[in-house]
Amino acid sequence: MFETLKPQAPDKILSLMAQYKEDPRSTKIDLGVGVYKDASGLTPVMRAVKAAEHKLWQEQDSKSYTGLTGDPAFSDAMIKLVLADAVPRNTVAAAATPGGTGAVRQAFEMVQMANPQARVFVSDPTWPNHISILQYLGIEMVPYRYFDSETRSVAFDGMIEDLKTATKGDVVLLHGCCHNPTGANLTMEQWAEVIKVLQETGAIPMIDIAYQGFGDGLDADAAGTRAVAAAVPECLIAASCSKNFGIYRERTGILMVVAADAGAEALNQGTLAYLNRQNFSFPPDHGARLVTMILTDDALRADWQAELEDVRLGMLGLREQLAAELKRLSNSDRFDFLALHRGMFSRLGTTPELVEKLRADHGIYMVGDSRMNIAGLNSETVPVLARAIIDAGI
Ligand code: PLP
Ligand code: TYF
Repeated sequence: MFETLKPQAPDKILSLMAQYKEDPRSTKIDLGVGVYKDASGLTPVMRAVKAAEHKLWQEQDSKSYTGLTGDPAFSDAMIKLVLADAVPRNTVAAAATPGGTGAVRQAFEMVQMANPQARVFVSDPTWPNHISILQYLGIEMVPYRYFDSETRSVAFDGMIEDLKTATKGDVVLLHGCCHNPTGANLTMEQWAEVIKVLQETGAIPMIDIAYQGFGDGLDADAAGTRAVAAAVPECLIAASCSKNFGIYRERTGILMVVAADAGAEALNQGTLAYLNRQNFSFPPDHGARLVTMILTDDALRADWQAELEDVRLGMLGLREQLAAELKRLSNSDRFDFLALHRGMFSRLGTTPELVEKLRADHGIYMVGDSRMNIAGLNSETVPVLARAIIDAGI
């Protein structure tokens, strides 16, 4: 039977990871997959995570099942982290999911259950998994303009024009912060404009927030999400703990559904439990428990926030160093956008041919659309990358 299957195209980002591993050059630089790396190239276990794991090992006396939507304490802690007091707690349904990807998948399935005709508006470009999951589920996708390849900032007029074509029953997928793959983000004034369009069209926002704390800080990075949730009757939020807690492989994420009132919340909560049960029954608990312990313990939380802030400032410093080095070498300000982007990624805005040239000539690995993971750099490799970019004629 399985001979009827067609080979599936591999994930380009994950294939690049494998290609990098096989490259024998000692000078190679990995700017591919979106994983945080410190100056020595390691993806560390965060101090607070280690401490929570130690405590959990000492204190946990059962690994029996939790609930279909996970431990309610995890939902409480994450709703507070992402939404603060933007909406009343009793209007928010939530379910733990395997990573942010699991939350995205469940959100799309919930949309499809509620309205099989729903279209999902996605930024052009967006994280390739958004597109791949939508295609798999057979959900119609409508790209909206997002990135201006000249200025490397948000093509805001085009974005608004395109979002105005959404109608009631459609969903608008937005990145909460640190846009993947471009690094270009909305200002708060622009979020307010987007909210107006959502209110006018009646389309439902879905916010994917996978990098809270990597851009301008924990609260600043959630400000757009909070403003949207407070301003519309219904909203979906898929949050990932992979990056900001550094627990990628533990598969820790959450889907939140904000309803107009507490009555509607119960139906949403039941639907989330149903969807989890159909797909995997109970969600993974280990990472979610660590996150809950950290967020609800003053000392662990303070240490986590301090380390996260160091990570954030480290990436900002690399951005500034790279922009300054390129300014010097190019004698122009055309690379200033690198210091204005936020999060792990920046889209350099060059051709696949030149991306390939950087890989072949210099062992510099970035995704084919010229997305660079800034965390793959350190103060010694920044000048190497800058020189290679100029030599390639970018
Ligand atoms: N959404 C975006 C935009 C991402 O970049 C990622 C990647 O890490 C995720 C969601 C989900 O990641 P994970 O499933 O590892 O939590
Ligand atoms: O965009 C990235 O690099 C991260 C990690 O199928 C990732 O979000 C990449 C591909 C994938 C899942 C996660």
